[in-house]
Amino acid sequence: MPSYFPWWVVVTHFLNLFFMLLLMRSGIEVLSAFPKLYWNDHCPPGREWARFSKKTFGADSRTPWSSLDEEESWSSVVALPGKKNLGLGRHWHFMTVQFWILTGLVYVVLVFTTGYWHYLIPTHWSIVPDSIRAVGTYLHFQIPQRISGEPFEPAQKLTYFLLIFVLAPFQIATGAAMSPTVLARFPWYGKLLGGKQGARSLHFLGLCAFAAFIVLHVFMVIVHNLPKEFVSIVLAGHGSRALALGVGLAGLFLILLFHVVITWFSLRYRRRTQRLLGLVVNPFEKVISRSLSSREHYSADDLSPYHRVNGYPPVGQDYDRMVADDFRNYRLTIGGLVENPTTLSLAELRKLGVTRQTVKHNCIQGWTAVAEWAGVPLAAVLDRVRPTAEARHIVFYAMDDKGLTEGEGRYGYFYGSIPMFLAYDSQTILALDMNGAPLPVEHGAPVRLRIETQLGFKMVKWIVGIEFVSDTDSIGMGMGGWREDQQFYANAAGI
Ligand SMILES: Nc1nc2c(c(=O)[nH]1)N[C@H]1C(S)=C(S)[C@@H](COP(=O)(O)O)O[C@H]1N2
Ligand SMILES: [Mo]
Repeated sequence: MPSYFPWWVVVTHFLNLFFMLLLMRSGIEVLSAFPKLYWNDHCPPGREWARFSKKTFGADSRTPWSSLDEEESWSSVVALPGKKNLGLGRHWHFMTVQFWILTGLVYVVLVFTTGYWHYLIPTHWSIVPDSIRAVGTYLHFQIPQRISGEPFEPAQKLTYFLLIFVLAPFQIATGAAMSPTVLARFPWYGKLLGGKQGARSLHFLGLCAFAAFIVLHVFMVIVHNLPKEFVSIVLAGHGSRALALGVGLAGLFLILLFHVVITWFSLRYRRRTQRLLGLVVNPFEKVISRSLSSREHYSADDLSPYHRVNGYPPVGQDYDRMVADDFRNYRLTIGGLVENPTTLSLAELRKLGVTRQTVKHNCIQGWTAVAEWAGVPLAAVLDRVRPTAEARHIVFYAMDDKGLTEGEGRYGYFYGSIPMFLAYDSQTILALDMNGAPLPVEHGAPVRLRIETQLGFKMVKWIVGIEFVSDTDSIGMGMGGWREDQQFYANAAGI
């Protein structure tokens, strides 16, 4: 027996369990932010195929609502860290996935270099009828025979094969198809998996498949002779049953303890968690964001009948007056580290040249919608104001004071920032029109940002000022944006 479970299998099996549980809990946190599943990227309210929330919202609702109202607060028992912490959940997910994939790669390399693949990869179709027979044997409360000279019976071998070589890559593929950068650069890839919502639904079903496997796997190990299997998978076959049981249970206990500690830490020290995990996640995001630019061109047929809104419009007389006179007295102030600070009316802004794009919006919560936006390329604005060599980020200030518009205990005017390189993407624009008409109030009138490789929260609406800065540490709470400051989202928003 020992030869069937070498030490590298023991170690990668444990690491896989360890990372999978982190991925599952943090994935559930991500789901809680938009607890609905669709097959269609228009995400029509009320038409989801699955909803894990009692709240319902309609496209024709009389009272305005914002997509953040759809978020649910889930228990930390199932979600990491739970309690409406999408930003931190995503951080855990994207930190873990890097190590999970690394473990998988090491495992697969060893599987092939050691010849272990023989035990896992069926080489003949007879595995299918053999597996069916094996299942039949189980249903007669008997254990089927192992394949001669191999560690597993046929159904077991086939299941492990599907898990390792189909389900795991499938989760990676559907996961990648949810990144706004990937979707903006390779729209065909999104389509391949049924769009972002298709990928999201499939990714969820993949989670269910993994969960079902774990339950079945544990049950089967118990049925097959738990103490003996424990010696194999915990001690690579070397040692007594008592020792294996002790070490195995200790390993499981450590995993549980780890989850309790990181959940508590994440909730208690949210800023520190955001920063620490960011050290691992942000460079990974940066590589993707920097190397891929947006190439989205949907057609008029693809426009979404209903485009969700996130964030309630500014309140107060100043904004109301602007709306009342069609923003004739609106001025956009652009300054900071530039050679040529300027103040522009809407007409002057338009004169810098208008482009249009039909693109898909990706909110961090998970919903999507397609619209046509027209506006001035940010690059044209940069040409006009000429940022100095010290300028490294662009900050966009908005007119909505969240303390007044939201009532969730958060406060301050909304703002966001982007690194300079995003400004040069040909689809980064200051949008003035949506679907052929001036921006509606709820979508950011009179000016909002569009950056197609990024998540929605980067696209500041109701912009009143733009500032070029060398760093964002001294703005707001110093995290680079209002949602980063107050909801602990990552500043890097390409994934
Ligand atoms: N000023 C401001 N801009 C904002 C927000 C906001 O609350 N205030 N929400 C952001 C988020 S999270 C998203 S998803 C998009 C939503 O854009 P939409 O309402 O036009 O769909 O706007 C972004 N820009
Ligand atoms: Mo969002």
